[in-house]
Amino acid sequence: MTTETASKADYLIELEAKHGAHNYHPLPVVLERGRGVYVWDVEGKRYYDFLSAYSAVNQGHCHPLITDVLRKQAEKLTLTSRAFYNNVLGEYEKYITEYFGYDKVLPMNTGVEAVETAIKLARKWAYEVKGIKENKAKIIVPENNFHGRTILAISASTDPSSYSGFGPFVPNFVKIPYNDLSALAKALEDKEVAAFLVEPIQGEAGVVVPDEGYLAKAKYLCESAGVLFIADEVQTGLARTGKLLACDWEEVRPDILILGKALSGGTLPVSAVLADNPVMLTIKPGEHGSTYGGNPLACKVAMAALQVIKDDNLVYNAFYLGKYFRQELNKIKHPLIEQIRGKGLLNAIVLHPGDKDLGWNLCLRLMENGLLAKPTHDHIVRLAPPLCITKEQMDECVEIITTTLQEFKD
Ligand code: IF1
Repeated sequence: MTTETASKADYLIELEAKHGAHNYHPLPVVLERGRGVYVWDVEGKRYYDFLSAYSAVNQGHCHPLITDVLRKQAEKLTLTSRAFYNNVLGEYEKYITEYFGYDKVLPMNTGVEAVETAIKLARKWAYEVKGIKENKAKIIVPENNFHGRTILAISASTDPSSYSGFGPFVPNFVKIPYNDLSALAKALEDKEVAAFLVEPIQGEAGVVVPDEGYLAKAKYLCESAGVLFIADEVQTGLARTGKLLACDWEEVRPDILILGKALSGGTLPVSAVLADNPVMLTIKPGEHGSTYGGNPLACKVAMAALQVIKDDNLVYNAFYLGKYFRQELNKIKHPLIEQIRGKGLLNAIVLHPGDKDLGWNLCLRLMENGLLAKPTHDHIVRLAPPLCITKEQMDECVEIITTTLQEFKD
């Protein structure tokens, strides 16, 4: 490392601290290039990316097919707004609804906007179809959920660092423990419940995988109670967990499906809400929308991103390499490791709770050794590489993780 390049990273970090809001605390690495499973910092040092932009780059950084489509469409037409038709939206709507098997799609941009859209749909459906009295509809959510950062999403949250200081909140969220079917059954007795909103695996909570059968039984309970089952697959969807959707593990078909992140392969914010006609058609012209939602650039990119998931066999790769990864991690004998958990390539090392900076310090060491990951909840390190990773690359990463943990002991 030369003084000149080292100071470049420092300068850029300083620049952000000086001019940007202080709403993040990144690892001290400044990235400038990415390809597949790799990213490079401003000094040219290469890292394995084990965060994948929180699962937005499942297809790998700068996938050639996605960037090619992006570039071509960017030169042709990027945004019309929905005040006019564009020649790509219909094609995309047909493509994505057939891909996931729903009647209709509502295109949005960020994940949290899609969550917001799903809740609006559930409420509208509750009033117009289910017959709940206006302004009374409730939404059941599990504790420790994460659905984004808007007032709606933090109103559903039970994490003080998400909601504290931002009240007043959106009312009528009923909070129950995750992975608790009797709590759900009890909450569903309330006739004013419109929907159950759930992450098939809780990401931010620390990659919390519910018991087998939880999702299927929860869906059954919702169906019996005439309540919509909404799956937030913003993080778990699109091959991440070794199935196209995490709900596929239990053959659950959500009434409302929320997608985001990897829907654009990490190139621009593209999210979507999928549902069938009886739900989707409750929203009429002028009642919901977004300037950028359904723009031709996003539509082209999303089709490419979905096509790559199929063409590059990402479901298969996530399934097998995920299994292999956990098997290899479980071979590491280390006093700090409490548990290895996850599904597909959404995994976490859970350390014995201790020092507040434990996860952070481990991530700093991993970074020094060429692998980027981010802690969640002080003692949990999420490990989620792009799904295009090969077995050889995975072996190298297991080696890095093993060595780093060994160093970490002393
Ligand atoms: C940040 C976590 C991941 C999500 C689910 C909706 C959204 C997210 C299940 C909102 C977003 C993010 C956002 C990111 C950190 C992050 C995250 F650590 F918080 F849990 F992915 F692991 N539903 N998740 O996970 O999507 O509006 O951001 O597009 O920096 O806040 P968005």
